[in-house]
Amino acid sequence: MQSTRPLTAHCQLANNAAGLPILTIHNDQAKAQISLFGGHVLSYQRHGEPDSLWLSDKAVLDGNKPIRGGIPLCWPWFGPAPARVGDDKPAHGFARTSLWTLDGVSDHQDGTLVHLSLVEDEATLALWPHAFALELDVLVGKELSLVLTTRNTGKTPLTYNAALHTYLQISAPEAVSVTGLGAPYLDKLTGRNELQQGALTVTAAMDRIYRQPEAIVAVQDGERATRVVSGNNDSVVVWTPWAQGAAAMADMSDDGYRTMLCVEAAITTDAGITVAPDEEHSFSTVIL
Ligand code: TA6
Repeated sequence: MQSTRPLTAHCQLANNAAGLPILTIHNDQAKAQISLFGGHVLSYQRHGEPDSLWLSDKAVLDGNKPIRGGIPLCWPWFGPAPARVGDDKPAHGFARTSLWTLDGVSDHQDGTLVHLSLVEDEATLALWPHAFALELDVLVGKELSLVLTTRNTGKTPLTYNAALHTYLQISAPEAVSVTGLGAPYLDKLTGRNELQQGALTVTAAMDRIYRQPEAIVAVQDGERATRVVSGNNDSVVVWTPWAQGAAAMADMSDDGYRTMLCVEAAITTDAGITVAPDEEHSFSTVIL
């Protein structure tokens, strides 16, 4: 880290070796790091516990590609660009590869609150012809809370999809079972709609969109339980690349899949969410 700038009693800003601005928060409840590149929560660790989030030991942290791990922000689309957006656009949109603005940091009794924002510029307009104000509010406390708000500052309606693409750290796939996902899901690996029978266990590559999740998805990992609480989302995405997928990613070690599982609050319906001019829409995830 280069020159460090204290912002509050519990938050400082410094550039990493590649010159990317990184917020470091260390308060009574937890510590966390947030990259302004991507508006990207990189880590969140309650004192005395392991980090709740997984970050690849091969993550690229120089701004040249999305960061592998933490909580990437997939916006204004999820996965390949939908037909309404057009072809030849980056997967998961452009929020995770844009430099966000730090609007404010404040310490409170229940944690440190960070406000980040992103607005349209030439680069985003070339990909998506809409004026917008995208805001991310992150509370780092005994829970990690993210609220992503899409405000339409343009003159025509905009439609978006998104995901708070949380990479949870796990001890080992065989130690994990997941409940609260609901039954119906789309298996993106087969294209088939399926029904979840009982708790989900992690034994192979998975890329699933659960259409009727409960508000609380519980990830039991041996003795440790993590809960992912989602708000105003329409689905929860569960992904693991497994061995073959990990081996194919330059920014994931071949065994990296054994210590991560993505559980993502998402908006994945084909229709997306349409926001009228001067209106806004928010959805959230809380890791506890
Ligand atoms: O959330 C699951 C997913 O959509 C998978 O299909 C896989 O592509 C994953 O996201 C990671 O995408 P990325 O572009 O970050 O490699």
